[in-house]
Amino acid sequence: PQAFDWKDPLGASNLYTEEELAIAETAESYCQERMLPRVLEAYRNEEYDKKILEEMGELGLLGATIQGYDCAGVSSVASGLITRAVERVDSGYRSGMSVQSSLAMGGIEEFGTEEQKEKFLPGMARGKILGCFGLTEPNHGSDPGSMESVAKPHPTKEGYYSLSGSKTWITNSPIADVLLVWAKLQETGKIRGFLIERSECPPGTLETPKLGHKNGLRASITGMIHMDGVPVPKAMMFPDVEGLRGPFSCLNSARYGIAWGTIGALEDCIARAREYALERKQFKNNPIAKYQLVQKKLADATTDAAYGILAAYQVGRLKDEGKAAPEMISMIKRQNCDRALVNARNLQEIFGGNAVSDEYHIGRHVSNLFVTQTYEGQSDIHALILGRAITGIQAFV
Ligand code: TGC
Ligand code: FAD
Repeated sequence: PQAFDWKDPLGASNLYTEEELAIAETAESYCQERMLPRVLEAYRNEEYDKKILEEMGELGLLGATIQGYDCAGVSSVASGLITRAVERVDSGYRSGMSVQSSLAMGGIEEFGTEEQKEKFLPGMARGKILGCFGLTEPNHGSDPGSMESVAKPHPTKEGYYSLSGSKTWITNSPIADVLLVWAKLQETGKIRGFLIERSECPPGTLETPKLGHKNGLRASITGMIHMDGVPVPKAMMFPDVEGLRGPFSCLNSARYGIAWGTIGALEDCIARAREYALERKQFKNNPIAKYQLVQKKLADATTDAAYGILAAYQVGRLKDEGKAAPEMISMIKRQNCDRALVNARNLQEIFGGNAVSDEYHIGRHVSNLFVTQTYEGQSDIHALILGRAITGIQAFV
């Protein structure tokens, strides 16, 4: 029989293709060699180095599942492996990538016109054009259907809409060149997607202030979007998609990525906690790894990580076959975020007082994982999505 490998307890690597393994290796090497050395300073100073997106672009890691438009066209499992490698370093770095790849590029690819795709996707794939995704508003988070942002016919510019309203907690908004914003078309009251180009906005119409002093996800940049009569050409609206189906379709891919990513963060916690437990000695010079309570924490975390990867893998394969229901994605997003957070928090205890020092990395993962459990649908919201699918009764309202 194959020997047990605590890094891959259920042998998931046997399921990947040669190409997927090669992509995972490229991503892992880049993340460990180039990203990891920057993360502590970035987290301390709340500074997001946008060059990271350019570097990822050079390696073909952005919008990786998209066919054409200078994108790599890889499988959903390969994109999951990339996400896992990035989040093994930091959820904030994965966040910056998810927004660029799954939410902004994914939205343009799925719903954009040919002109919009040609204009934005190749530059976004290289990390030269940065995107963001504005759905959440100050008064409407879990319930984006009640949004107040509105698109009216522009009062003076023929062929333009005028967008007004505010979005908040928007990853990458302060640095985005193209902002995918969801707003209600005044004529119909239906939600539509608009591509705002920052360079085309007259002064005073678009502001994207940074939200600072975060206590999680500090290595990513988050901001607001204030729109006060932003002129947007009608050709920059997604032509055919109306209602929440638009933003939620983009979210299906991003939530799927988070399911892989959070397990990457948990795996980093496991590796660090195991190493620490083997080195740290207490009581009669025993490594604390000798104690049963410490071993149980490692066994629980390793089990949840292994189950989480297999579930994400299964949904990834179904996604490529067109057989993944959104509720499956809710299930893995919720479960993997919740289990990553609970286990990371338990593993933190293994470090004793040293857990408080950022040099040990565990506290950073714990703070980040709270955010992953909250954005893209808070875990209880995903429980209600599942509850509705199980019972046929919705419990949101
Ligand atoms: P509901 O009645 O459920 O649906 C309205 C319409 O949308 C369709 N739909 C979906 N389509 C595709 N995929 C999905 N997953 C879909 N879910 C729903 C649905 O078929 C319907 O279509 P139609 O044509 O009949 O109109 O809508 P509701 O208003 O009752 O929704 C309730 C609820 C709770 C499910 C939903 O609002 C929800 O998921 N809330 C959570 C909000 C959320 O996830 N926000 C994410 C913001 S973006 C973000 O956080 C990015 S962070 C990125 C990073 O930094 O990594
Ligand atoms: P609320 O909706 O106010 O929810 C608060 C609590 O109430 C939650 O626990 C929720 O589960 C619970 N609750 C709400 N309604 C119900 C109900 N019916 N039944 C039971 N419980 C309920 N958004 C974007 O659009 N784009 C981004 O790029 C983006 N990036 C983000 C980055 C960061 C760092 C953060 C923190 C958030 C980001 N978000 C983004 C916003 C995120 O998606 C929202 O914070 C999230 O959807 C929750 O909305 P809320 O914060 O308004 O919480």
